[in-house]
Amino acid sequence: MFEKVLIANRGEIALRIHRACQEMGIRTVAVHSTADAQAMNVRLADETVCIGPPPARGSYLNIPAILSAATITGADAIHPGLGFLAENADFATAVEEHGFTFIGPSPEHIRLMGDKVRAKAEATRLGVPVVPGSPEAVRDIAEAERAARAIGYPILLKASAGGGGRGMKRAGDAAELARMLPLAQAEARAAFGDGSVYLERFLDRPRHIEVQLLGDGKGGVIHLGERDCSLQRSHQKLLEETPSPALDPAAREKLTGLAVAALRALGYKSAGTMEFLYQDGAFYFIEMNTRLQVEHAISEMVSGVDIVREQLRIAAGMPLAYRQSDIVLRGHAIECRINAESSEDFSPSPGRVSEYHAPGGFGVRVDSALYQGYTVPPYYDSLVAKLIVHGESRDDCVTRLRRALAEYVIGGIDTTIPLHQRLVDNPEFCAGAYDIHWIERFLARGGQ
Ligand code: MV4
Repeated sequence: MFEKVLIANRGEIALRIHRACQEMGIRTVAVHSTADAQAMNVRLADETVCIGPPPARGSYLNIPAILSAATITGADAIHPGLGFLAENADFATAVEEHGFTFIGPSPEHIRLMGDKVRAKAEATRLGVPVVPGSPEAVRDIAEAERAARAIGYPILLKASAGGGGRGMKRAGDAAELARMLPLAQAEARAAFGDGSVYLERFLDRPRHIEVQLLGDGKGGVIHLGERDCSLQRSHQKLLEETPSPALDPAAREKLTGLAVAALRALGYKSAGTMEFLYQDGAFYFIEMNTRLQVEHAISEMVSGVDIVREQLRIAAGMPLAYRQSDIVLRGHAIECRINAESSEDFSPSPGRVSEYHAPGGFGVRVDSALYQGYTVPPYYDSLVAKLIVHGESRDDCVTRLRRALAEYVIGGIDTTIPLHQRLVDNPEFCAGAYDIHWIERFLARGGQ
């Protein structure tokens, strides 16, 4: 096992990784920007290196600074966390070329899944159903119209280098397609430096369901069930749950079976998530994330598997600690993402945390780097805490969540806690009856 791991991230996820390392007897190196010198993950790390100024480009995205920090401290391995460099294949390659272990998938798998057109083609080859669409990026209007006619309107334009919903455009007919194609291409070029765009059949009311997977790189692959991530605003997830209220055991078995078989055929290594849209009883693969995800903790709560610990073991060349038959998915778990934002208009709310009291008790987990007196800097993602609750049934879980939200005190900044309190009191949410559009309507009527 590694003796020293450098954690190339910040905030709650850096702390989450630090905790797994500590429990495994691994020393940690925290790298941080000048804005994060007082952060809890920095305070708890065994060693710290300041790698640059507040803007991420100079610090958390600064590859030479991170590699220098690893060299100076004598780290064996680098965990990229999530966001920042986690899905940068060039970073993974550079880490290995400098003699460190990258705690994540192979650069080839990161690169493959980063190209959404190639990822879909690979999924199809591996027997995973995908949304009907153009098999390749379209070059011009004529090609786009030909593809759209074959797929059927309405269609959705997506960036090949994209993901996460940026630059998507819907077109209901050929005239709209002709207007939208150049817009989509320009947006894709601006956002990703690559203007390639492909087409998909537009699904009008899907749920977003993803499968948590772990591979050992030698064909050993297990799943930890699915997560329903349909509650998102502007492609930012608000609340996730497992299992999905929409799946019965047969559908779950089919979905997880397809995902495991695909990653086994790829020889996938480390944690990964296959994302699907689910509508009218059918699954369609859309993307794969080759990283640890924010919402990994709900899968940990129902499975009892420490996903970060498994990532560390796998990266060190050890076999998976579990066979699929060892995994029992028990009860229900929900995560509320608590952001330093107004729960009314979602405007950022950085600043000093004047009061802090986290909830606790049976079945409650809080992953957060907050503490009383800490100042949330304005430069980064607004996620400041994850409240994760486990219960025997979905109803028990929601009841416990209501109780935990009521206990949570975060003073001095605005947070999304009041929004979650309104959400868990909503009868449709309580019935699990939502798709990806439901939250927009909930927010439009003032969160009632
Ligand atoms: C779609 C779709 C409808 N039809 N693809 C948005 C994020 C990206 N990962 C995929 N996304 C979508 N792809 C087809 N063919 C609708 C969405 C979508 C969405 C998906 C998941 C969760 C929330 C969403 C909100 C709006 C649109």
